[in-house]
This record gives sequence, structure tokens and C-alpha cells, in this order.
Amino acid sequence: MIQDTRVQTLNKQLQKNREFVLYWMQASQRTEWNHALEYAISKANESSKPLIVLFCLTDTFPEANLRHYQFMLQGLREVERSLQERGIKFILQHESPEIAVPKISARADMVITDRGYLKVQRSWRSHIAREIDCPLIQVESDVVVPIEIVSEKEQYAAATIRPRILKLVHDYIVPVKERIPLIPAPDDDFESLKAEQFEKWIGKLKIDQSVQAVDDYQGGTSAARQLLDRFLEAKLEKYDELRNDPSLDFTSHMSPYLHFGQISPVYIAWKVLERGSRGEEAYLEELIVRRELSMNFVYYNKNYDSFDCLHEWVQRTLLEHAGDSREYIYDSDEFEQAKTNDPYWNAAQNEMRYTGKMHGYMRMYWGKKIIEWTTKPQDAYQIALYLNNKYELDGRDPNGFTGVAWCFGKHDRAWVERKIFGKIRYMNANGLKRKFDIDAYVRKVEQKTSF
Ligand code: FO1
Repeated sequence: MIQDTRVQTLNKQLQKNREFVLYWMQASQRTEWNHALEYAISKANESSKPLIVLFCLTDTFPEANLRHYQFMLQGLREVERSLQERGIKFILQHESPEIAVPKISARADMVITDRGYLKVQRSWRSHIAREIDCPLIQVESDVVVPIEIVSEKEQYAAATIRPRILKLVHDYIVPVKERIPLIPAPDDDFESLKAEQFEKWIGKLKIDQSVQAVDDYQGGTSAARQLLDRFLEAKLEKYDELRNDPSLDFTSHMSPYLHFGQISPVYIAWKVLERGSRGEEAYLEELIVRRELSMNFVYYNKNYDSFDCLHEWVQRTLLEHAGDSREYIYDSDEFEQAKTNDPYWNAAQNEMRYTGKMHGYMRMYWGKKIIEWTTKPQDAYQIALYLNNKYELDGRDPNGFTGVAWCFGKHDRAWVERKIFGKIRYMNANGLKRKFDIDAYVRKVEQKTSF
């Protein structure tokens, strides 16, 4: 069965006969098209036990701040409501998963979870697998094709992973069967925060509260579905032609929702194919090939969050040109405050800083210019990651790490050698002016960010 390839058992413990089956919801923060949730319901039904869903709210998710927590909690409020409607108990604990999951698993037959590819997510899972005395089963719910099925090693580029994915993809774009829990939720009063009331207590979390939440994007599955419907209706047809133009808005805006697992990539792909429109191929390339290349990258390259992740030839060429003269040099603070001499770069930075989302095409220009205006490429790498992770709603994601790495030559080929950039691809303002009405983009950002 294709769906079985999503399932892995992470320890060797035997199933117990206790009070309930536990789904530790982590990466797939939704109740629709969620393979892990449906698998957990089927396991609970098989053992005639109720299902409990636990989410662990930790203050220490690397580089996360108020903006991200607000978006995530908007989504969890919907999860709480939707699980309640399905007769499933939802518990939200303000505790690290490494502490909360082992504690509650002492009352569980088994623990089901979804899958994450970042170091922090993997280390949570391996710690919990060791700590608990019942099975920990992981169900891969946030990719179209499970990553080890695609490849057992790091892939060089989109060109090498694409044929592997395309060979399999249609077998995996299938609806997830929704199951009905047979045993009602227990009456027990588990210790839990109310997601419904998160506005009351979010200010007390020990997180960086200085990066303000954003109004442009509302978190949650319903908001994601609405945006997707609008995209399919009005933009997909022209996606291939117009998605790169930053003065227009022809992207789907799905990435923050995918980051928090509030929508399934399988659902999106299903809806795109159902629509059957001209932009389908270009969109699925981004949604599946490029996104799953990024999972492949962070999973198989342990240095995904540093300059060392780059190929040896890339590191060498950038270091050889570190001493080249530069028209401007800025420090991290000047970048952060958008105080460069380039209005296009500043607009991109401000778009990210104030709206939580920079246009995809500008992300490339933005990263390339940080290389140009920083003497040491290692410093440039850290500045780009720091800003991306701090301000983007979808920073701290495999796609975010890969996007930064791409600006530094990852998954790209060698180009003619030039000043500062060596053999990696460069971009300049003339290119933007030639291709787009880039001043219209600047005006658009100014309008969006003037208060
Ligand atoms: N996952 C959790 O299980 N608990 C959290 O408190 C949590 C906070 C958080 C904040 C920002 C952010 O970008 C991600 C966060 N995540 C948290 C993980 C997130 O839900 C995703 O699973 C991963 O970021 C993978 O994309």
C-alpha cells in the first residue's frame, strides 16, 4: 500500500493496554488531509480506545517570535474547534514536547506523531522514542512523496530530484480517508490551555515579543483554503507568466500555511489537478519538486543552517573573491533597518519586516545583494538566515533554509566568473528594471507599510 510508505516506527516498544491512543500533533497542525491524524484514529478504533491529541507549545522554538506564535495559535484555535466537533479531545500544553509527551504517554497504548525534517524536530522525536515505554509511530503527512522513497541521499539539484519525484507523484496525490472515532473522548480534565483564548495569554509567553504580529495573513486551515480558492480562480491560469513579477500578486501565498502544517500539500496538488489549468505544471514544480528538494536538503545535509552546507567549489569561489572591492558595505543592523542605498532592496526588506512575507522573486535579489555588500561570505550567510528566520512567517522552514542556500549557489550551476560573486549566479538592479515595473513594486510596499 502506497500510504504505508508514510509510516515508520521509531522505537522497539510493545503496544500497551492503557487508557487511550495519543496523537502528538507537531508539524501537521490541521484536521483535514492529515495522514497522521487519520492513522491515529484508525489505531484508536482498532484497540477500542479514545484518541487524545496533544500539542506542545514551547517558548524556545529556535528563532521564533510573537509574529510566528500568533499565526500558529490562530491555526490551533481552529484545530481545537474542529477536533471537538469530531468528538476528539485536544490538549494544548505549555511545555516542551520532550517533557510533556513522555509524561502523558505513561497513560497511552501508543503514540502517533507526524514528521519533521529540521534538527530540532528530529531531536524531539529521537529523544521521545528513547524515553517512552510504548511505540512511537511517525506518519509523514507534509510532503507529497515520502522523502526516503524519493532518494536515500542528498540530491544535487532540481534537475536530479525531478525525475525521481515525477515517476511517483501521481500515486501519492490521493485524498486521505477521513475516519470516525468510535470511542468518545474521556471526561478527564487534562491540564490544558484554551487555544480559543490565546489572545489573553500569548503576551505572557517567554518569546521575543518585539516583532509585531501581521494583519495581512490570518493563520489557520480556513484562511488557507480561502486563499487557495482565490488563487485557483484568479491566478493559476497566468501563474507561469506572472508569478515572478513583484509588482503584481500572482503567487498562492501558501507557504506560511504549509510551514505550520495548516494545509496539506497533497490537498493543494489535488485541487490544482482538479482545476486543470494552464499554470498547473509551473505551480506543481514549486509545490512539489522545489519544496521537496528542500526537505531532501535539510534532512541529508546536517550543515543546512550554515555556509558549510555549500559545495566545496562554491565555498572556494566565494572565499577567493572575499577581498574584492565593494561599492557599499553594510552591517547586520543596517540591513535589518533597510538602510542601504538601493530602494529595491530596502523595499524587499521592508515588505518582509512589516508584512511577514517578501515576494518570491525579490527573495533572490535580496539574498544576492547581501553577498555583494558583506565582506565575508560566512557573515553574509548568517545575516541572510537571521533576517529571514526572524521576519518571514515561513522562515525557519526547510524552504527558508534552502532559499538562503540557493542565493549562495546551492542547487544551482556554475556561471561565468565575475567580481565578488565568483562563479555563482549574480543579480543586479538593471535586471529588475528590464523585466518588471520595479518602481511600482516599491510604491506597493510603501503603501502597505505606511502606518
Ligand atoms: N512546533 C511545536 O511543536 N511547538 C511549538 O511551540 C512551535 C513553535 C513554532 C514557532 C515558530 C515556528 O516557525 C515553528 C514552530 N513550531 C512549533 C514548529 C512548526 O510548527 C513546524 O513544524 C516546523 O517549523 C517545520 O516547518
